[in-house]
Amino acid sequence: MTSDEHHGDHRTEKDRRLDPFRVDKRDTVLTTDQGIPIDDTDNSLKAGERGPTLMEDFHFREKITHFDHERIPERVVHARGSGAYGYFEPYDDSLSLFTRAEFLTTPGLRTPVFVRFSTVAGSRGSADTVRDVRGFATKFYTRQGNFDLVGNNMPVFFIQDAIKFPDFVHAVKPEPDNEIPQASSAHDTLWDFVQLQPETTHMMMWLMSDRALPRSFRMMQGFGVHTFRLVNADGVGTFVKFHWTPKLGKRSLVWDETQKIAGKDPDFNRRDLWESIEQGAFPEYELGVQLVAEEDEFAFDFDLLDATKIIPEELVPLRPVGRLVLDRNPDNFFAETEQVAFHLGNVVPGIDFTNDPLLQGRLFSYLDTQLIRLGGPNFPQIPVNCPIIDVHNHHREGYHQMRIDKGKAAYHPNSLDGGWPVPADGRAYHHYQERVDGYKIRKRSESFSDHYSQATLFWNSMSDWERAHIVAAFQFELGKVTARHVQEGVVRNLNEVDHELAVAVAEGIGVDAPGTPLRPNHGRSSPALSMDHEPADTIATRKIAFLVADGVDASHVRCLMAELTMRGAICEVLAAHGGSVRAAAGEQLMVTRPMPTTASVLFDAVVVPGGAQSVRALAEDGDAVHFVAEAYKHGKPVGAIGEGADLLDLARVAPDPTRGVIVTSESDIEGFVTAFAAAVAAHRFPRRATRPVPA
Ligand code: HDD
Repeated sequence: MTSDEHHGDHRTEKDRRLDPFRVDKRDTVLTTDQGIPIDDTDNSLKAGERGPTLMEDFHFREKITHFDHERIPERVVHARGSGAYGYFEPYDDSLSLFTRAEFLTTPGLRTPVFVRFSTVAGSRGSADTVRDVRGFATKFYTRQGNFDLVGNNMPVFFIQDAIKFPDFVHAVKPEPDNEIPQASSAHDTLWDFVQLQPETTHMMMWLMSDRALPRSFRMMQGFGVHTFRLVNADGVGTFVKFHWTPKLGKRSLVWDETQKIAGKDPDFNRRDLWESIEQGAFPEYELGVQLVAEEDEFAFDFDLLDATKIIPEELVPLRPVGRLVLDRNPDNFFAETEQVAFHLGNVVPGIDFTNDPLLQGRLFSYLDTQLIRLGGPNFPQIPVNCPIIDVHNHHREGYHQMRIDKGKAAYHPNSLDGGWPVPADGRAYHHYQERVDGYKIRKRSESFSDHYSQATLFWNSMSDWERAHIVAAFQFELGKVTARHVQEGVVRNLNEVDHELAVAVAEGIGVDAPGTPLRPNHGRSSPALSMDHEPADTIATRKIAFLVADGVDASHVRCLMAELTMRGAICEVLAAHGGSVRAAAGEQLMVTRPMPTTASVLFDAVVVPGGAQSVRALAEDGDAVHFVAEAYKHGKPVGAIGEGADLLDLARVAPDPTRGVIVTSESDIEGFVTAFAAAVAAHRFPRRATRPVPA
C-alpha cells in the first residue's frame, strides 16, 4: 500500500514531505546498518558452541551498541506527552486587518499541524491522569515557515519572570533526596515554594480545580497564556491572547477516579487520543483570539505583560478565528512525538512577541533545551521539525548533519556562489518596531504586584460543586504536606483570596483557621471560567458499559447499543468472563471484554439491562456491584432496565432522573434512550450525595 492509499485524499504537504523518511519493512531481509544481509540474529558468534563471544562479531557489536544508545534525555518538564497531526483552517480573512500571518487569514487554506499534549511534572513513563497542568503545543507548518504556539490548558502561569522557572520546577518535581513523589504536586517542596511566592496563588486555584483532571485531551481548552502581538501589513501591532476551545466541551474527571485510573490504565489520555483518531472521531478545537489595541495597553487593572493574569472574556470577548482538526496518528512515537522540538521563537510574519518577562525568558530556554535533548544544532532537520518550505542559509556542519549543501561559499555576502541565497524580499519577517527606553534594572514592575484579585475572581466564578472540589484538592494536597508552617503559610495566602476558602481548607487539614477576612471579597466573577454550564449536546465518543451475565435480555442490550452507537457513543458489553453469554432467549451475546480486565473508572456511564437470571448473577459478583456503586460515586450516569434496578438497590443507588440515575420498565426503552443519552451528554452529576456510598 502506498502512503497515499494509507492516508486517503486528505494528505497535507507535511505528510507528503515525510514520505522520503518513512521506512516500510515489508518484503525486506534483515541487514546490518551497512546493508550486509544477516541470517541469524539470535546467536552471537562464539569460539565453540559453549565458548566466549568473539570481538569480530560485527552484527552483535552493532546491535548492542545501538541498543545501548537508544535513550535521549527526557524533557526536563512536559516529559510525558502524546502527539497527533492534523490541520488548521481559518474561517475567513477578517484577521488580515491585524496580521500578515497567511495561515490565520486565508479562508480555505489548510495548514498542516503537529500537536503534542503533555503533563508537566511527571517522567516520561508516569501516569496520564495526575493532578497537573496539561501542555498543548502546536506546530503550524505554514507556507511562511513554522509557527509554534506552545501553550497549556490553563490560561495563567505559576510565575511572572522566567528566572523563577528553575526554582518552581525544582520545587514541583520529586524531592531531590529520594525522588519522591512521582508526578504529584502534593508534597512539601512545591507548597513551600507556593507559600513563599504569592504570585503562584492564581495558578494554584486553577491547579486545584478540575481543570487539572481533564477527561480527555479532546475535552480541554488550550491557551497561549502570554499576551502576544499581531502585526499587520502596515506594521501596526495589536495585543493578542490565543485560546483553543474543544468542540466536545470542557470535561473533567473527578479526583478519586483519576487516582484509580492511574493504576488501571496509566495511558488513559494517550489511549483516548490515539483511539479516537484511529476510529475517525477526529478531535477538533476552535481557535479564538482576544484582541487589545496598542493604545489600550494600560486600560486594565492588571498588566497585559503579567502571565499570571487573564483578560476576562467579559471584558474582551473571544473572537473565533478557525478550526484545528487532528486526523492522523504518528507512525513512530520516538521519531515524531519524542523528537518534536517546540520553540516560542518560531514565529511567522504577522506574529510577534511582547515584553512579558516570562515569554522573553522562554525565547531562550526552548532553543537551548533542544540542543541538549536532541544532541546538537541540526535538530530542525529531524523530519517532524522541518518546515514545508525549503530552507536555505549558511548554517553548516554540526553533529548529524543530514543536508548535502553544495557550493563553496557558506557565507554572506558572497560572489563565488552567485550571492545565493539572497536576502528575502517583502515576504521577510520584520520585527515589530517597538520603542524601548529604560534603565537596566533587576526589578519586578509594580503593575505585577496584585497576586490575589484574579485568584478571587476565579473562586467567585466557580459553582458550588467546583468550589467543593477545589477545597477538597487543597485539603488533599496540604494534607500530604508534613511541614506545619508550610500548611499555615498557604492558608494565610488563601485568606487573601477568600476567607471562607481559607477557613474550609484550614479545618480540613487541622491548622488554625484565620480569624478574620483580610479584606472583603471584591465580589466580581467571570462566568466563562466555570465548567458548570457546558453545552450538553453530544455523547460522541463517550464510553458506556453494559453489565451482563447468562440470562440477560439481549434484545434490550442490542437495541440500546444500536441507539447509543448511532449517537456516537462507544458501547461495550462486560461480563465476568470473555467470549459470550447465553441470553434469556437462548442466543449468544458477545462480550467485549471481561470485567476483571477493566473498571468503572474507564467508562463514562453504566447500564444494567434486565433479565432476572443475569441480574441475580451480577448481584453475587462483587466486581459488578462495585462497578455500579463506583460509577455512581464518581457522578456518572447509571441506567437500569427492568430487574437491572435490583443491582442498583444493592449498590445503594436510588433512581433519580434529575441526577443521572435512569431506571425504567422493560416497556419504555425509547424513553430510556432519550433520558440516558441526555444524562451521558451532561457528563457528570457532581451534586449527588455520594459520601455514604462505599466505593
Ligand atoms: Fe515551557 C516545554 C508550556 C513556561 C521551559 N513548555 C514546554 C511544553 C509546553 C510548555 C506545552 C512541552 C512542549 C512539547 O510538547 O515538546 N511553558 C509552557 C507554558 C509556559 C511555560 C504555557 C508559560 C506560559 N517553560 C516556561 C518557562 C521556561 C520553560 C518560563 C523556562 C524559562 N518548557 C521549557 C523547556 C521545555 C518546555 C525546558 C522542556 C522541553 C522543551 O522545552 O522542549 O524549555
